[in-house]
Amino acid sequence: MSEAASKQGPLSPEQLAKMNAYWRAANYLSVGQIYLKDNPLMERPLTLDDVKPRLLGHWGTTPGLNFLYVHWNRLIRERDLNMLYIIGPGHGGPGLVANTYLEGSYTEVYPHIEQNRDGIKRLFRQFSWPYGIPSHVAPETPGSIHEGGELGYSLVHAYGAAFDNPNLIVACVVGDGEAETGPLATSWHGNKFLNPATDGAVLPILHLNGYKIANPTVLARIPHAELESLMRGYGYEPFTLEGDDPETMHQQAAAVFDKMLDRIAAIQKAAREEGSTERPAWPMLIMRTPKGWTGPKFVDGKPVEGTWRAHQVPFSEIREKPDHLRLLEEWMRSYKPEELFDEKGAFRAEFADIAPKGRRRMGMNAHANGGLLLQPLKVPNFREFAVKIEGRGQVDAESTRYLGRLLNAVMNANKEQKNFRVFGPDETASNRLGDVIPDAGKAWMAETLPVDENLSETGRVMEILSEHMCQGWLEGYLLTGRHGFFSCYEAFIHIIDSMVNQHAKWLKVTRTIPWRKPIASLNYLLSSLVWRQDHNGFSHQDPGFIDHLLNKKADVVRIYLPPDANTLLSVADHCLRSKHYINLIVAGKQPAPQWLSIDEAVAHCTTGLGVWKWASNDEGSPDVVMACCGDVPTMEALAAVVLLRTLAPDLKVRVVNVVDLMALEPSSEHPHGLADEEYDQIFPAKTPVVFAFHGYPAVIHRLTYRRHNHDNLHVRGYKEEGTTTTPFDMCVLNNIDRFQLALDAIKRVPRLAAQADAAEQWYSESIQRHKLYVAENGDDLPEIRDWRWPQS
Ligand SMILES: Cc1ncc(C[n+]2csc(CCOP(=O)(O)OP(=O)(O)O)c2C)c(N)n1
Ligand SMILES: [Mg+2]
Repeated sequence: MSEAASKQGPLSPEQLAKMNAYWRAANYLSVGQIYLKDNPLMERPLTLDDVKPRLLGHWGTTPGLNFLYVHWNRLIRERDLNMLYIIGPGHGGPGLVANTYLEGSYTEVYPHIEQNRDGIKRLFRQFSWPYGIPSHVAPETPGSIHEGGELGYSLVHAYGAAFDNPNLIVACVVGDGEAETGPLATSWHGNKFLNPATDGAVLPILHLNGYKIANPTVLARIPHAELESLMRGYGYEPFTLEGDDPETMHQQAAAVFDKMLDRIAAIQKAAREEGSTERPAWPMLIMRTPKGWTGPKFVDGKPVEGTWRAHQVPFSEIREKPDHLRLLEEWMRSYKPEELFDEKGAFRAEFADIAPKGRRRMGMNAHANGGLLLQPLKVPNFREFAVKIEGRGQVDAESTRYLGRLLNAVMNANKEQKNFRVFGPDETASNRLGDVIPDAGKAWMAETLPVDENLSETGRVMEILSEHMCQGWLEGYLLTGRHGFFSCYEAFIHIIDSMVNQHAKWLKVTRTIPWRKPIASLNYLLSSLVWRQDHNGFSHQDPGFIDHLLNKKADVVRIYLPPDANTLLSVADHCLRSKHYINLIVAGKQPAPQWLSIDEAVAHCTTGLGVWKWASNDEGSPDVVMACCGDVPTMEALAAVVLLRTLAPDLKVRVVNVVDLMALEPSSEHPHGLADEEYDQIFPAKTPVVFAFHGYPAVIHRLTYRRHNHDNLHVRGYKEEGTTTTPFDMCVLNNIDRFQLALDAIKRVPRLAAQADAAEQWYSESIQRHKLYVAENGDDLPEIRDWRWPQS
């Protein structure tokens, strides 16, 4: 192609010139943020005093991101698009800051970053400056919906944002390094769950700049045909854009984007107006541009543009090497700032005008500030789903099944709003939440067979065997102003430990940003718990997600362990209505005794922990407190209390159940923490506490470390002993069984010292009997298996 012909395309010469100027301005502001603290418009020669002392940030990805931004701007204007821009390589933060500044969004939310020389100086200075702004896209960046530091989640967030947003187009840049991560590799499958009639569109751009930090990327070093086949195999229609001559690239990009958006419009029309129910091959772009495009080609004799050396700061020995300062000056002047900014330092109107206006600007799109769009979830009266209690512990119920009914009611109540989805890695039914499925259906755009049940193109239950996808879709859904619920096997939720870290960071920081409005909480139900892995065994036993969440800020995290169905309903109601938290609910799915009426459950959950008087005989001054948290530990603690009535009839026992784990922490540490006076009344000084806990025992010590009486607190919990065995044997293996708890109580009460040897003997015999029976019969002793709380 001749040069003249290659520069032909859909853009008029004037449009091309303006778009290129806009891109130059974004690149200029990006480099300026990384390098400069003064002389923002280069109105005088650069000196060392203008350069920041610490050069931090990432250049390599940024020009590509900026290039796309200006093209989105054109498309938004021409087609009146409602567009979100999600970038995988979040380290391209300077680019997004630059663009939101150029379009005016940045100044609108941060008025001190004015549209003039001083504003640009502040914009530069604040970047990667102590207590300034982060170097990555972050909550502080208008238009961003995630912490961009941890790679892998752009595409899954994009799909989450697009669900139930039929008018939204989510343009999503996937870094070619990012594309190597597990979550991203799976994210492409989002297209099997996206309905072109009722959901928005996701437009993935694989940014093939060839390199990561210090290595080439896998996808850049396979034949192009193989890469295209990979994308076809994922169900996309791949388009390609390749080159480095800016003007040619602008024309080619405009042409290819016009084609891709026409494809999207045709897909949506077919689904929305012509009733097509086919899974479409959505367009995606492979964009091959040099890493560090338009930056220095060589530094110290080594190639930089188009190599991994462009990843961060292309050269940084400014103070040591005079030619580096010159290089920086040349580089920045190559963007011709004097043409871009007027004498006051404002971006020239002729260029600024090509940006979209108002909420159409990507930095101002309300979907990127989901709280603005959040409608309260309609939660029907959960009391209607309560278990009827006839005598303590006499009815067995699968607690999560009751929650499933509530979730179904929530789903139906919000059918019109279309703002609630339930997510699970193929475990919704297994976790006994299956009642939410038949009405709502399970989202599915792939093929179906007669054997399938409840798969639906408009399904609202999202099931894919990837905890990363469930978490990421839900995050994307929440961040754009909707509600959701994620149920998962307890052991495998750890797969998303790192993702929840990032979400917790987002929640922490957005609390302090006035223009960011609160979003709905991220609600987890962990079921299929450590104590009841009858089908599975050791691989499925790990209650450590609690420990993980405890590391997060107190104003972000809530952890609940309801001991029965009614407490679970009360807790779930609370969580579904809450905002801006991560709520963890840990509750079993196996048939288990039910303890509290719905009114008692509400009262108990309101205080978070409390004395169960009906199970206690302490009359105000206990010899020992039997505390419990979690459904199985609660049953074992209560069974131990019954044993103690025979073993030590005059022992005064108080039973305390903890449903809100954070109530144990001092109120100075967590807003749910009980005041010390209240805590001391429940756990009186000098009184031994035998605590049966669902998870790792250290959790309880950690929470109560500063409490009075901590020396008298003795915790039993999971200690990493497990196998495929009976439910009760799991307790025995971990010394949380009723015999052990009863023995603990006797041994901890000084006045029962004389009985300790006999109690040890009784314990050994009991355990021996249990072990023999289990080995011989493959089941628990009938008196254990069929145990009931005695009716008085
Ligand atoms: C999960 C994760 N692992 C590692 C890193 C460290 N890291 C930051 S940038 C980067 C390279 C990214 O390459 P790519 O996705 O191709 O982005 P780009 O080339 O556009 O900078 C790496 C490995 C990270 N941020 N997140
Ligand atoms: Mg790359």
